[in-house]
Amino acid sequence: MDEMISTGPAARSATTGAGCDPAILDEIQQRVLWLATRIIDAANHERDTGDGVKVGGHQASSASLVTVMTALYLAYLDAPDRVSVKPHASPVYHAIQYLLGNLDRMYLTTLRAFGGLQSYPSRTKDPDAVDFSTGSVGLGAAAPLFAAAARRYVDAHFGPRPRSRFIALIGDAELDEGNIWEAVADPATDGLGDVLWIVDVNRQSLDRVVPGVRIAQWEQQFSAAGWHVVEAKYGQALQKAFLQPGGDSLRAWIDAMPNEHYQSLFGLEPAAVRERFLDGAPPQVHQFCAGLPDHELASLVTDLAGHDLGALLDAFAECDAESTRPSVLFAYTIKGWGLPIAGNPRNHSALLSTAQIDQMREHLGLTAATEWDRLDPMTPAGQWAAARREHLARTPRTHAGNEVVVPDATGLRAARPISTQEAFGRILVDLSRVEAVAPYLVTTAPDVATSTNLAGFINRTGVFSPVTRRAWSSDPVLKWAEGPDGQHIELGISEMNLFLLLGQLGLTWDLSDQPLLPVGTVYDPFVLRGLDAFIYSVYSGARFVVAGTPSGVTLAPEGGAHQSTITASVGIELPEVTFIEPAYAVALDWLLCGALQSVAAAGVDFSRHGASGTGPSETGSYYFRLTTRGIDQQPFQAARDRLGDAILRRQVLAGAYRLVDAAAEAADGAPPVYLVGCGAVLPEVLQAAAELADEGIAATVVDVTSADRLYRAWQRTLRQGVRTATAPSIPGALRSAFPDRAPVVTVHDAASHTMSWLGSALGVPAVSLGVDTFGQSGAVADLYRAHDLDSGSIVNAALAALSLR
Ligand SMILES: Cc1ncc(C[n+]2csc(CCOP(=O)(O)OP(=O)(O)O)c2C)c(N)n1
Ligand SMILES: [Mg+2]
Repeated sequence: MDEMISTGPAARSATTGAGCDPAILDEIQQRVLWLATRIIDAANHERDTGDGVKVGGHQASSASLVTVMTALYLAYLDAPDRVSVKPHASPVYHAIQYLLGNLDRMYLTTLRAFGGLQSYPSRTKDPDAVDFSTGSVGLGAAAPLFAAAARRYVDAHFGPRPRSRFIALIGDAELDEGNIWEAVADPATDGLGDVLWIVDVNRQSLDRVVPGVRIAQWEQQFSAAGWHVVEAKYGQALQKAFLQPGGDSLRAWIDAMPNEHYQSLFGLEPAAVRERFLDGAPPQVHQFCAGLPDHELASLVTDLAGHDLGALLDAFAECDAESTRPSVLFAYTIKGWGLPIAGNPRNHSALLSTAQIDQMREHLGLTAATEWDRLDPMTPAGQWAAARREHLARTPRTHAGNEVVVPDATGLRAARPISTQEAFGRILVDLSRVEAVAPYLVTTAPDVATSTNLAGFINRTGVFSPVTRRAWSSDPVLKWAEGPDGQHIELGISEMNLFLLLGQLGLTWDLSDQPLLPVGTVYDPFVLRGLDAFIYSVYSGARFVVAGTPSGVTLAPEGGAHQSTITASVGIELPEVTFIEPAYAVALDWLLCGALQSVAAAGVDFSRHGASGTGPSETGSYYFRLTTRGIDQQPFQAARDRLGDAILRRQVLAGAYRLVDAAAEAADGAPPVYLVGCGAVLPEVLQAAAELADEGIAATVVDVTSADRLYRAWQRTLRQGVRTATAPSIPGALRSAFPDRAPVVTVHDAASHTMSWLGSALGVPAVSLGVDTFGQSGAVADLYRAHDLDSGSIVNAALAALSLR
């Protein structure tokens, strides 16, 4: 009782572990365990959802982290620290926030209810402040590593922020996910001393006890990647036992024991534990254990440091003292610790019965009337929690993003044929000359910076490295100068890492009090390789621009493995992502500047509308799909001359405009057909319109710059109609591009269904041309012919559409 918990060399203020009575922390962790368990119990046993679908929740996975999280939140963390909580421990997180006074009592019975506590920690949906969303295992684990990389960048460019430690609480089976090792291996994450990963080593995954002993291999993998590896393995009782005569052999026996054997000790009666534990043991171990009564032996051999507050705080301090590389702490725990389901191999989704809950409540001295209470503020535990609440209170952000002012356009001129990828590179270079924009731009790419036209930007701004690095070769075309001023972050070939880094660069306005304008590039087909991380990042509320380039079968010579087809559909369908695919350079200029304006407003939007981005304008990220096909810019110039910049820009931003207006050109009124193109195929669409004109058929050519914005506008009016039971109207964006009723042909170097909804939206027959089979190598004309994207096919499609009238 009198013994104070030491926090090792980094003992800090009176509200850290150094000043806390271990009995108080233990009392608090018992309450955390109770609340976390009961939150799940109430969701499953007290709420009638009326649908018969199991509610679920993870009492065993939660219990596993109770001691670690109590040690963190009640004794170790400081206000600027940021923590990613493994998905299945969300009830522990909310229980702690409740005990700290940061969560209203009414939420405790809302786990997994609509509008209540989310099943897994969510930055955008939970009622209490969550630092990192988690759920898709592996991603939330790696996120703090990239957040620390983003902080290192922010500190280097804008001056140091108050130090944050970036901590991830990770399930042991989560280490099976490949993205973990991609993150650990990337040089962009080297040397991040403020990172601490705590692995919850309960030796169980969802289905089973993880076979063998994997930890030695994992530790070597971390060490090889330059990490500082620490273990919190044995509790104090075992540590003492090891020091006794024969203790060495006891230790060796436990260390060598496969997970399945060790795990089978749980749930047995003490006498049976002895028998099972000694099964196959050498004589020295039998001898050592002979003197111990059954119950003592049983509790000794399951005494793990992951449930020893003092041992954990010492281990945290050991990691804290290491400032030049990330630390990983393997904390040995018990899945279901303190619960009747402890260590049971099938406990992942197990729920305590009502009788077991009643017993637990009684054991803690709680009643039905007091079971949800906070710690009594008159007791030392209640006072400690109040002090910790104050200690962890965060100062409000100072930057709202108001200082980042992105112009409407860079004024890019494009006289000769140019591709959208080349124009993209030039626009970024131009923006890097704009004083109110340049400091905030940061680009990143997974080893495709030069082949996606970032070279011009890199030449101007340099490559980011925490220390200046000597350049061993000089290239007159590409200056690869690395140092702390650089504004391009180069990644190894990992699209997962690209989207995780973009996600964290896109959250620095929140996590590092500094808005940035992050821009990433990736070969378009490989957007899909990083898709789960892409989704993770936008679900987390991140704001960034990504360019998928080159794309489609327009990347003709590269063949089927490099030609993207379904990415446009993905872009349209992803929530919180605006998908944009312009054909012309000036349109791209307007659209990219508009996207960056929206990204710059992240902090402002957040203060106004909250993290879920319910504001009136777009609040997410931007996905540009670009190509390397140079196309003649004259048709766009003609539309500009016809409409004027103000009207054209508005329409381009809204998603579509008439590139060729047959009604304006033909004397006899309404055009009989609309040819709707998106991206690189516009020259073929224009050619088809000319061929149709030769046959006396007037075709209006509509250039769709964002099928996503058009689709959303249509869906908005439909939903409005559905919700109010009124006839939906045609949205403005569609009306201005399609003023008349006429059949449509859609043409897209992407899956044909991306624009096939236009027929329904306009109430006219539609024929959709697109790429619905894998491509192969060839010239652009070969591929367009093979996929019916050539002008002859478009003409035939127009005739087919007309015949469907
Ligand atoms: C990407 C992904 N795949 C599968 C799952 C389903 N799943 C949830 S938890 C889990 C096992 C996790 O085991 P571990 O990380 O050891 O966590 P524990 O519950 O033991 O703490 C699995 C397979 C998931 N959430 N995410
Ligand atoms: Mg596990």
